[in-house]
Amino acid sequence: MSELTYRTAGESHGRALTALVEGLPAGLCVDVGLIDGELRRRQGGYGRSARMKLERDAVDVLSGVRRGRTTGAPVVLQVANRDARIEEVGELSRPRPGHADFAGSIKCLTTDCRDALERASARETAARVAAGALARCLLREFGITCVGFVVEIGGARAEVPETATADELRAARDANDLYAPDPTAVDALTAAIRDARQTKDTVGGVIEVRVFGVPPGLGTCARWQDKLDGRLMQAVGSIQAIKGVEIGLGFEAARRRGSQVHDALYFEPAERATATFGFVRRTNRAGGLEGGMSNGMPIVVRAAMKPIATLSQGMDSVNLKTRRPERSDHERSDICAVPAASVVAENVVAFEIARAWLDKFAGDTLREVRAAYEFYSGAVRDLG
Ligand code: EPS
Repeated sequence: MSELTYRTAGESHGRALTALVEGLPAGLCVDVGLIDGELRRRQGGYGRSARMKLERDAVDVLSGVRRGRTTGAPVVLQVANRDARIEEVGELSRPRPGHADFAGSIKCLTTDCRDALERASARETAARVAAGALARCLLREFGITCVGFVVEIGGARAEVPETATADELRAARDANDLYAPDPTAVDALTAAIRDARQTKDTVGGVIEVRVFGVPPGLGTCARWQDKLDGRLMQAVGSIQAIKGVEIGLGFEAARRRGSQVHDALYFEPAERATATFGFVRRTNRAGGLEGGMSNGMPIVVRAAMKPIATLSQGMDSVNLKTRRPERSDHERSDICAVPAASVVAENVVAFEIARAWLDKFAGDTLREVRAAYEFYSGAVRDLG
């Protein structure tokens, strides 16, 4: 039994993206349909490039699963690339500002940005989504649901009620190709992307993930590396093009007094059977996290995505071979990948919650994990 972790490998135009997931307990039912559904959603959303019409992302489970259940061995997930022409694609020597091209090629002492960009490409997030969706197979055993959605594109905003349930959010989000759970915002969000395309530009935006059903006590205040808020910020902040991550009120908390930031605590006997064990808040400005630990309220993580770095109009750049000024290279690209990023964020957040879950309720088998959770919830209800 080891910590739940994953690594990814693969290039944008290589043969495949893979994720190696270690630390899942044996006996977990693996829902390939759930993983494929998330991979499909990641490919969608208004504003994506022609590449997404070419690819048909679907997971191939290469190891660690037998007769539909985990065996406790490492799980390898593979998503094949259809546009697999890495040996044929040409060199790129005019770095796109904002992409990994410049720093990645200088770092590896080359004037060809191709190696760096192939790995830096957001195509890698297909592997992260596959790993996160696999981890959701564990979370759903315990009634935990994650919902990611779009709240802003190019300055146009969706209004999403704080009190919406997971089902309400999902239904509203899935009703449009912006992945925004606010039908009144769809036209403005779409227009922001359309305008960017017309002006040969790109747009970014803001995404949010809410996690429902997490009991208090996941994460730790004892070891900085395992603080759940820190883990979530690293997981989301490492998604390609993310430039800011906040939890709950986030930066807004810095502008308010304490009484307008913290969430007063109440005990409601009628709520004892829920993930809060009855210890409830009437506000959730902390975004479900205090002291590096979950507090029983929904976890709320928001992230800012910059506009895609590949502009069809190009930008001032330098040819690394000649050192002369030239416009940056242009490759086929997305105008906006904010909806896709909401899917990636949803799944990487799920992975971190699953990791924290297994840190606390460790076991070689799902039965032992379940028993550890049942012991904990009984002990919490008996406190006092
Ligand atoms: C990306 C460039 C584009 C995007 C890609 C990310 O790929 P290509 O150069 O093949 O057109 O489509 O995203 C994906 C392929 C994906 O699956 O998300 C980049 O440079 O980051």
